[in-house]
Amino acid sequence: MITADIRPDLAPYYKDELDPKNLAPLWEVLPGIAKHLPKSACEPYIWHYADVRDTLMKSADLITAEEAERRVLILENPGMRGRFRVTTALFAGLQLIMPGEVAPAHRHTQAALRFIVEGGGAYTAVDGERTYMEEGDFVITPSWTWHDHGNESDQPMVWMDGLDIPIVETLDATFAEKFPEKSQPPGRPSGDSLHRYGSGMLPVDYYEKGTVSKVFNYPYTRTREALEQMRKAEEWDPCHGLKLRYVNPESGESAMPTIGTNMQLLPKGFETSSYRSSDATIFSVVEGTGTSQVGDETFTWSKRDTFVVPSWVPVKHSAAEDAVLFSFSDRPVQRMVGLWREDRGNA
Ligand code: GTQ
Ligand code: FE2
Repeated sequence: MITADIRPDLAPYYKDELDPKNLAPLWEVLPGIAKHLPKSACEPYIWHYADVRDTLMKSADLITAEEAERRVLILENPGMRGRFRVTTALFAGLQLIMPGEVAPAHRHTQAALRFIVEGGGAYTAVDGERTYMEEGDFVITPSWTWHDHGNESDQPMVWMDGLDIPIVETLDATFAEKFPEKSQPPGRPSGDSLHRYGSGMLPVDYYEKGTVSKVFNYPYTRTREALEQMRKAEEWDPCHGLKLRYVNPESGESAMPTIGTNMQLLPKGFETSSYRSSDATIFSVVEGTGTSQVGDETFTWSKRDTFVVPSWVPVKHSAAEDAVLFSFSDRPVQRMVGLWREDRGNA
């Protein structure tokens, strides 16, 4: 741009010389790289569960979980259609498993979280241990662990998948393989990891600080109880209400190395101060109703809705009833490399 303005006669000739050599002039693109503020294609958006549910259920008439390997509708950010991502760095989708179905075992370098949206009693097995999932549970499938899912209940089971697919793709570190059988043979008893590593204690000779939590199901009953007990202290954060982050009990770091996860309570009538941060965030409504102002948009939400707040776009929440919001983002990656920023109350 600069060259074209200053030397309009020379620029095209010079360009012709660069092209066959696979060279490009930085000065033409620098303003787009060193942007003053994060301005990505990622847009604020909300998926109302009421609009999505029927369409998701129809997918069960078209393909089985086994045929699909994973029967998932990708939540594609409208600013990045065709790029299978909900934010620039993360993937999200709604996965459906009908009663009796199995999603066959495989593993991959991308890490996944499951946030249970509807149903209960289906399991996911991670490296041989099954965990049975209920609404509001936060479940982890760490990178390169074998996993299969099965629904032994009599109702459809829907959860939101959150994966670091775009991050792993950027680093070109994608590997995947299928397990020789549909399901993994049983290993540890169901629920073992939660009790072994998630009771505020650790096995006596265990001093590892793994990058991912050994607890792979954080049940909603526990999370909800923590929030309910803590609300008695009446200590509300102006930007977040009462907000907890899920951690790896060995290290105190985020439960997953690439994805940060949180649960927050906003009591009826609470209005948060404006907040923005450099980690684009996906929210899933667990309980209650309310509205969120995200940049210029106002989203009215209720149970099971999903909405996106892009990087550095100011958000304000307002709870019409007691509300509980699950959220996740790439914050741990940004913090690890010293990039993360936030702005409390000024935007
Ligand atoms: O459940 O294993 O949404 O491998 C995308 C990729 C879910 C899964 C997704 C996956 C899975
Ligand atoms: Fe998977």
